[in-house]
Amino acid sequence: AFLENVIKHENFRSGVYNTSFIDSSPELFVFPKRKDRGTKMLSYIGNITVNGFPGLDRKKKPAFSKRRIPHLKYSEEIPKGTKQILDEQGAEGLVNWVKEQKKTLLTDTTFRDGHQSLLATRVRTTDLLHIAEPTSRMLPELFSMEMWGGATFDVSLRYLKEDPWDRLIKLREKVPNVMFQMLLRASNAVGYKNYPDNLIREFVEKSADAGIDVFRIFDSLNWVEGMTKAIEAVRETGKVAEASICYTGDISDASKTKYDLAYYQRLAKELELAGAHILGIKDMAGLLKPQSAFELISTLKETVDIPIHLHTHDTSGNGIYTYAKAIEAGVDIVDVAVSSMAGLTSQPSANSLYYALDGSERQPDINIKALEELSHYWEDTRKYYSGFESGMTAPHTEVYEHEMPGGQYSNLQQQAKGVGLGGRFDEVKRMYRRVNEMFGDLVKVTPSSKVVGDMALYMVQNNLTEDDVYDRGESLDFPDSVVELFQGYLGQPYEGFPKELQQIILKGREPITTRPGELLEPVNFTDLKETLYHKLNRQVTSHDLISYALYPKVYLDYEDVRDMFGDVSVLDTPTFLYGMRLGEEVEVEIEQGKTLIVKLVSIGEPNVEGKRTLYFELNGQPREVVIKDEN
Ligand code: 3PY
Ligand code: ZN
Repeated sequence: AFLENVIKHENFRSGVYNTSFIDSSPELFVFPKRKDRGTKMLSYIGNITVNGFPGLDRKKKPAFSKRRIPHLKYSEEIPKGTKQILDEQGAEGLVNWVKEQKKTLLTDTTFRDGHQSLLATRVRTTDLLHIAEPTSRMLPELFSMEMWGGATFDVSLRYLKEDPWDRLIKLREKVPNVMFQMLLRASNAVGYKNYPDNLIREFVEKSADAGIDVFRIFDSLNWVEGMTKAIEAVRETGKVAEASICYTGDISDASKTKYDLAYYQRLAKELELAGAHILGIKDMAGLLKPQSAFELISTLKETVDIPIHLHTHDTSGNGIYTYAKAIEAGVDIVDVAVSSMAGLTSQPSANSLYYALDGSERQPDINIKALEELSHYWEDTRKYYSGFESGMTAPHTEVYEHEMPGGQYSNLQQQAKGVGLGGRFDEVKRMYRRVNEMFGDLVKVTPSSKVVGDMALYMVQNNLTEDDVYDRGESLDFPDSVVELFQGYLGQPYEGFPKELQQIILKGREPITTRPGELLEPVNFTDLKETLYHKLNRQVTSHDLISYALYPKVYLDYEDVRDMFGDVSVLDTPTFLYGMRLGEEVEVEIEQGKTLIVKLVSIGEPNVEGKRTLYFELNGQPREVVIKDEN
């Protein structure tokens, strides 16, 4: 293969026989891997069939009914939408257009926060792609579709073994008309810690190139200083910077004085001055009660000139009422999900909101029949992922007490199970609230919410009370995330850290008070590319490089799995999660126009090493794979 590479090299072909180019041309050492995609795929299917999917109870593959997909005339032109307004008139033009709208505009979160909050972010690209074009054709009036950011990046690589960039690019091809929106954790990007400024800039730039139009930027402590670099970076791309305030506490509760109306007013003004095109109100836990929503939005409409976009979670069951009051107060845009992916820890239902506003001049301009049809698709698809549901089946008003974000609920539950506290989740929730009080009442949203969750788990697991922490703190080994928070590595909370607790946790370490990004070395992308090139032994794209820079270990593990099993994103979800039943036949389109027909013929008994032979037919030819039975 090396010789073949050399012979093809342009310097060789041009007749320059000086071979020094061999040393300076690392691509010569890249050899095509033996590509037996069929065997790799069978190994994946065999492994899941025998050992189950991580985090799911092992069970026989359920029989799912055929999904309902809307019938459409695909030959017709796709109607124009907000994406064209942005492309033609720029961010300022788009903002002006929003201001002219009488009707409430909608963002559909089904493709991101909806499934992040109900199904632990597990919905795969293939299931999004099947409904992307119908959504684009049927809901062209949407303000935006949120389809990236938050946990999608991490979960795609870590659990779904698929490339988040690939998702973005493929969805963009299917949805040319509606703006794509992402959630950006400011200097934490799509991760859980602060990254160097130049990495944030690179990430924003490449995300914009790949198809993101609206960046909802927030800081997990509402620390504006931590958001300015991200806002600048988005503005430089010409896309829409939606800088957001995270809502916590309760402005209508006079006993809760830390986060009052004046606090939100100040923040809103600061974000407008920092360059926000749109002001986001991110009520990540669903704490904004209807009357408070009316007051907050009325006040902020007078405070800023930019449009206001409200995001809530329906955990308490009050979401629609909250939106109705916010709409009455003049909110411009609200976040909803398609009905069968709405409610509970997800966003309020688009379908319900449409009917709730019957007779109002601000009723959204949206096709309700389309919403119902799309809802059928999601109802069927959601069943694939039932193993990731949190078990919450009814409104949960306790959220006003524990204040846990919608996206965190099912995650913390999984984390609790992971450390053997599955049966003590009620205690964990109560402790979450107490930890929040100990920490001085924080804004809780990724990653600060994760720190509160980590501490709550730690205390329940070790049967610690608050007094124990103060009395025996010296000898306690606090979770790393807690130490980092109190060191200032996630930024500065409003009114600072509680001093006594900070000293106990830091054990003599000095906290920082400047922006963490100022202290971090910029990423040297050239060196990093070289490193990754040698690790992967193949050409590295700018997307690979960013994924690796953000999540080095997760990314390399993902690459290992890809080496072992090939591209598993092409499998249908039931097969991806449950493998195959004996005698079953599935079709796998490994690339456009190339389909493999796979049949599972039999499964052998384990040998002395616990390995089983699985007998398949691949396009009619017998194939065997040997799988270690881990049970
Ligand atoms: C995230 O950052 O993932 C969130 O959804 C925060 O609410
Ligand atoms: Zn949310």
